[in-house]
Amino acid sequence: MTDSKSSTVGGYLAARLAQIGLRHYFAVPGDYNLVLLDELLKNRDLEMISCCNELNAGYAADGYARASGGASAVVVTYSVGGLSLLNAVAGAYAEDLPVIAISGGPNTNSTAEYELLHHTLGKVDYGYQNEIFARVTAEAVIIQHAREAPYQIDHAIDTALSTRKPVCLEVACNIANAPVSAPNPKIFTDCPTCDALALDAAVEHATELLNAAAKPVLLAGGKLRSAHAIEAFGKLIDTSGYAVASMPNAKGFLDEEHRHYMGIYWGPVGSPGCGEIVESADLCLAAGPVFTDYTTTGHTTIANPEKMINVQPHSVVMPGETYNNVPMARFLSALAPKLKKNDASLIAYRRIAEERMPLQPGPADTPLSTRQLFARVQGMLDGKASVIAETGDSWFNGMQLDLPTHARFEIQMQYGSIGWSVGATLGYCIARPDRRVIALIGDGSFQLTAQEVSTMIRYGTRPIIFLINNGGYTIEVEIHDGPYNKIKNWDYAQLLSVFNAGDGNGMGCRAATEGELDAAIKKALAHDGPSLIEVMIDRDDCSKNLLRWGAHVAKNNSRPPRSIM
Ligand code: DPX
Ligand code: MG
Repeated sequence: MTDSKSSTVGGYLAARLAQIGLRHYFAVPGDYNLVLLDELLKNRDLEMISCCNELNAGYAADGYARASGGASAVVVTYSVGGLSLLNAVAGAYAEDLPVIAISGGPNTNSTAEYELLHHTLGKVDYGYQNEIFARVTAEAVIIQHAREAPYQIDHAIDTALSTRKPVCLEVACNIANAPVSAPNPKIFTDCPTCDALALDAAVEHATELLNAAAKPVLLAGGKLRSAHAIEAFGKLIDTSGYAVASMPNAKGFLDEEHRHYMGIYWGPVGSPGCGEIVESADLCLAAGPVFTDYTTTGHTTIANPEKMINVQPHSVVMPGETYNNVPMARFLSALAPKLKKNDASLIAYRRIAEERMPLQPGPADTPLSTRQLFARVQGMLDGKASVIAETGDSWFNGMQLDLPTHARFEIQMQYGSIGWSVGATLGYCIARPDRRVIALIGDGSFQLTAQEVSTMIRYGTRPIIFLINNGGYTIEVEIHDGPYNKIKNWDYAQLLSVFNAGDGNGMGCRAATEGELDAAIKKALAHDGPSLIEVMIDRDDCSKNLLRWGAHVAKNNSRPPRSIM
């Protein structure tokens, strides 16, 4: 029995999810979570989105969190569901997304009664899923007693929001409908704590360094968004007058039409002129940079800590000094009004900036090339477009797109798990039906998670998927080729009728020439449902940036072991 003052464990969880702004959660049922799902379904502010499998549901939650800027939730059954979900949660950890992973769990009596259970490892040891999740979340808890549940739920949600990392809640199957008090008023905040003294000192120090610099520049890094500092960084761009570049995993965070924007700082595959300006600057303020082998093209970019103010979500590192407990957004906002205007780096950039000539389309029967494909994608972009670029050559082609103001771009560059984009596209569309999602997905990646297109059909989403059929793992072909890089061809365009199964509204078509592509895009833009355009591309046709980047990353990967003798 519940009244307005009481709830159940599942009801309490649902109320808190709705309170922090969720309108949907992604789910796959199983007997350990059925009662929990019944309780969640009673909450009219939340809608369940049923997915084909748990990995995809996790990727959908990843895409939902990206689109909404907040948290997301995914609900699975114990072990068989949870461990299938694991890879997506690890990805969300790497990418700083507060995904709330919720799993059913064994009956609370099973351990004491020494019962062997289905879906488990066949041992009376049921803590393993939680232990495994503890490695890829900021907090993993098992809820086994109703009295503890409100505290455990609130604490885990607080942790997810404040750390911008996933958490995992495992709810024992026999307490999901156990009574608890209804949620009391509570403020969930994602504002990090701030040391006012450290903040003042860091701002003063940075002001001194930047105002004394001759040619300072700004660099946006991948953690800028999770630190909620995009707006504060934008103000800094305006007030400082400095030229600004984005790292590749921060593409889409800044307005690319802003007159201070230079492009992508990515070593030899970055935007022309950008690397030269960033690396010749005497001081670089980098907000949230993550210097990995991928973001630095095999560590070819030179991040000189002696010439850098490295602003991380909770600290600021300057040459010889570190200030802790300084939230990025607070630091940038306090710094902006103190800087003297200095456009030296921008003037230097304008001197060397190259005009890019738009590619002219060929005759209608010209076989398609990636360059012509991406020239068409460029033409489709407006302020309502959100591009989702899967790992593969789509990274390099996607990175070259010029985003109009308000267009957005998503990439899973820290984790790079192929197949991510199919689930992420679903989640993104569910969170933001107002946006036109354009997904760029290679054939190899698509084969991992393809069935979630059926969920896109089921829930009436309207993405346009460019399925790039180049017959294999081209990025790997260019790094190190072998028979393992060929994949079985599929009739990708026909998959849509398989998934429609008579009552769906998906549209699939194939384009092998420029004329066919133009016709397919026209059809997709007018279509009220998911569209998949299978684009036929030669196995060796890839962007020159992929070739260059692949060579550097392969060199970095293949360093021989250092002798231990
Ligand atoms: C692998 C990658 O077809 O794109 O443009 O043809 O390369 P391209 P495809 O989607 O192929 C992707 C393929 C096999 N990476 O080239 S990037 C290794 C890999 C990974 N994630 C997972 N398994 C293997 N990144 C889950
Ligand atoms: Mg491919």
